[in-house]
Amino acid sequence: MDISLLGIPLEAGNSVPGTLMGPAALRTAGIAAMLTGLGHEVRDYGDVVPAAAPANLSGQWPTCRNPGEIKAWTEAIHDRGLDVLRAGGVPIFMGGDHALSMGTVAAVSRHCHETGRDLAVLWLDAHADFNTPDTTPSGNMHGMPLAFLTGEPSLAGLLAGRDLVTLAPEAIHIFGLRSIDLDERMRLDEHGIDCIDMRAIDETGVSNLLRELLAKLDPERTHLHVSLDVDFIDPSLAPAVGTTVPGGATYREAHLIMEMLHDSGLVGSVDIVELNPFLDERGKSARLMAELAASLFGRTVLDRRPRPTA
Ligand code: EXY
Ligand code: MN
Ligand code: MN
Ligand code: MN
Repeated sequence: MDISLLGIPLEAGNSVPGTLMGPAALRTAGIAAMLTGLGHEVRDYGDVVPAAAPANLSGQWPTCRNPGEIKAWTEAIHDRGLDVLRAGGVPIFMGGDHALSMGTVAAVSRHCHETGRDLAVLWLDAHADFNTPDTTPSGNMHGMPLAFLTGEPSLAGLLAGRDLVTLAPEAIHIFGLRSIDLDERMRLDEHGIDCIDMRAIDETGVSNLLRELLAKLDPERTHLHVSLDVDFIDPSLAPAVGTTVPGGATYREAHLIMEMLHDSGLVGSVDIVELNPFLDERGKSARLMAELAASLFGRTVLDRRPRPTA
């Protein structure tokens, strides 16, 4: 399979500096070599460089941190992401904080619209990232991407002139939730977003929950975008993230999800986000994220995919 790497060294969406080093850390962890070792053709498109930040937009988004930078990044990420998608292959968007998904998923949604595919999004995250400028407790726009992508009017101006193809709420599936703000929870209920929290995972098991989701997706028409936030995983395994929440996914739960996604054949694009090497322990989080990417693209002990009938 052709795999495209695109670095997105964004940290304006959060308040802990360091995610700008995320793409470099994933490259240093050997993500490309792991994937070529599995027989894939890997092309590294380098890093997104945003246009100069527009004039200060704090007047337009007074409760948000760095809105001008986020707008400039979102537009640049969307444009480069769409180029990479149109070139074919499966992109791995390497972040950078989760605000980057406003650009990447907007590009994927546009690409799906162009190619007649149905977009589904699996959001692996301790958080819902569904806040708006009115509900945010922090002003950090990495807590808002899903609100933007589902068409939150107060955020529409972040992607001027690109005509966002908004996501239907039923296209979104959040796994790993264990930290939601009160207003955010109300909004999630109002919009009917599919929320799988850690308690559901504890009680039911990731394989049953993921199998149930995958069974709903039409393999002929679905483009599944996976947005993997480092904080989905338990901080004891992946400390390199500014928004750690105890009680995350285990090493095997994370790999099992990737292995089942690989077997499904549905994954068309990936975000790996929130990696902050400044908070890492000798690169262990970066290496884990690269290994999870390898599991997503076929690094498994036994090949369980159905054999083609003779
Ligand atoms: N819900 C909190 C906020 O909006 O500030 C925390 C968001 C953390 C977002 C990280 C990317 O997942
Ligand atoms: Mn495509
Ligand atoms: Mn997130
Ligand atoms: Mn998170």
